[in-house]
Amino acid sequence: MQLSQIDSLDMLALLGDKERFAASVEWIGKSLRFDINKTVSVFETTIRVLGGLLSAHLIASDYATGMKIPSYDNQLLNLAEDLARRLLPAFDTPTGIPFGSVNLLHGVDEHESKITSTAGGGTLTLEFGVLSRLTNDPIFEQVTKNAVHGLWARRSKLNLVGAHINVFTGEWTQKDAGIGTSIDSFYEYLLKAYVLFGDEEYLFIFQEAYRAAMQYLYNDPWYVEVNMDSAAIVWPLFNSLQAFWPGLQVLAGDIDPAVQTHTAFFSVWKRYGFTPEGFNLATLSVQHGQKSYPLRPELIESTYWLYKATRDPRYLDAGRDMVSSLQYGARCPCGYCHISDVESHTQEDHMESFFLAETVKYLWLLFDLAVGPDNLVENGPYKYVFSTEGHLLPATPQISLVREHCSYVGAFCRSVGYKEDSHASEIATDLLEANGSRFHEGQAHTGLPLYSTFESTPTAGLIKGFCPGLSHGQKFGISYITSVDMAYQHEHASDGKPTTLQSRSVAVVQNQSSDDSLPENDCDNLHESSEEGSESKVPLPSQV
Ligand code: DMJ
Repeated sequence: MQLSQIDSLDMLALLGDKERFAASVEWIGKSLRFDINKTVSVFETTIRVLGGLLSAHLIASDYATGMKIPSYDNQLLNLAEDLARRLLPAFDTPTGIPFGSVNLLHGVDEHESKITSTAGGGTLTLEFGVLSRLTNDPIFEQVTKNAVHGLWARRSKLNLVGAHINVFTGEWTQKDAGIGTSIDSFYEYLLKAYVLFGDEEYLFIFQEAYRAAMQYLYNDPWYVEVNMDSAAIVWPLFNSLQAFWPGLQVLAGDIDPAVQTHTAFFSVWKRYGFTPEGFNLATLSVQHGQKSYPLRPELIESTYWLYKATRDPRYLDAGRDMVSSLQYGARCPCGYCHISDVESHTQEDHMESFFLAETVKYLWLLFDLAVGPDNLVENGPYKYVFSTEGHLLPATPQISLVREHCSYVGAFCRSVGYKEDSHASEIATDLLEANGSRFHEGQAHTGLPLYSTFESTPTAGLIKGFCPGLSHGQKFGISYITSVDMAYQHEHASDGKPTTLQSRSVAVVQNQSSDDSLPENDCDNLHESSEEGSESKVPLPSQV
């Protein structure tokens, strides 16, 4: 139960439920301990527990959120730091890519598997980066960025990554490239790490990775899995984790394919009332052995993003259909149940913590947006980036100031006078060259955004909607216009000269606006993933 509570703290805050938010934060601060002899998934523990603690800390400690807890004294931040230090031994590998699991008390188990997934190794940068910036200890940011380097350095000639890799030898043990299972959030965190931290190296990697995905994996409107070296199709399957992709495309400003793909994915939902884990695109039927719907958020997440981008009421209709499915098909006595078979709608007594952290959150945000947004995300004091678990990570000055990046060794920084470590420099240079883009010399003294120094060649500018050199305010001020042919003139802040940032569907505009008792619960026996342990120890997740 404590896992769901941690994972849903920022949802309570988003709802404006001060009382439950404060009671939960206080209870977790008093009772949660990580000195337990338990081996946990580095990825799941990071995105659910670390992310949950950090987002709640950032809300509870800040008057500007309207949810500050007077008695709060950094308890959740201290817990987050303690947890992250217990995860650090996992990163001690020759490739920098972390082991998939680590024991919270003893470090990596002697017989721990050396095989991990790309998503598992490459989806840690946001939470660890935020922690570095809050604690002023760069280690967390360094190890997770190093892990991304470790993965990306082993990409194929086609700029594709496989699904599983040996963290000691760096050999791919599963060479199927795709945007879903085992890889999905690797792509997501490349773009979001750039958006949140302003670190352009992530953007360059994302550009390359995204372009390759659209070239080799996109079979309009579906996505397939291919061999990472030859691009030969291996799995003509829609898998439910792929459904986050249109949402990511909205963030990247690539709306048109997002709309097409969402329509296709939603047609699967409409056919069954839920999306099965796998849907075979050759037979147009549910993939054998992949019949379940474990209350996943991905399609709902994309629906929210597309509504936000287009305000097309069809996305509200889609949201209504999804609510109906959940209410009529998944509602059960103590919450919501997994659907073990989307064809028979059989329920299974299980509710993952991401149901409250993400599924419910994105639905709520969708409808709140429709009635005139008055919530922390749409109308709060900061722009927020959603973690892959739906946690709210604010672009506060402490977290996002580009100037601060330069104090982190290993971060890509073009500031004169700052010596990057040579490895990071080489990679950054490679990426710049590979990207076909270059920076004018002599412009990069401050580490601050460089407004007119980015020169694009035809291969650059992949991400429609924003480009390197824009300030954070501008990035978060991305505005979407529904007319597909509209060009948008943007008056540049620094020199007053008009700059046309043109896209068929997206335009960037500048900064638009800038006690120990648990709450009563009759359902304490609700099944949750990996939930075991004493009441004062957090039940930690294994890989989903
Ligand atoms: C969540 O834990 C996260 O969204 C993760 O990135 C993928 N799996 C689940 C939701 O399906």
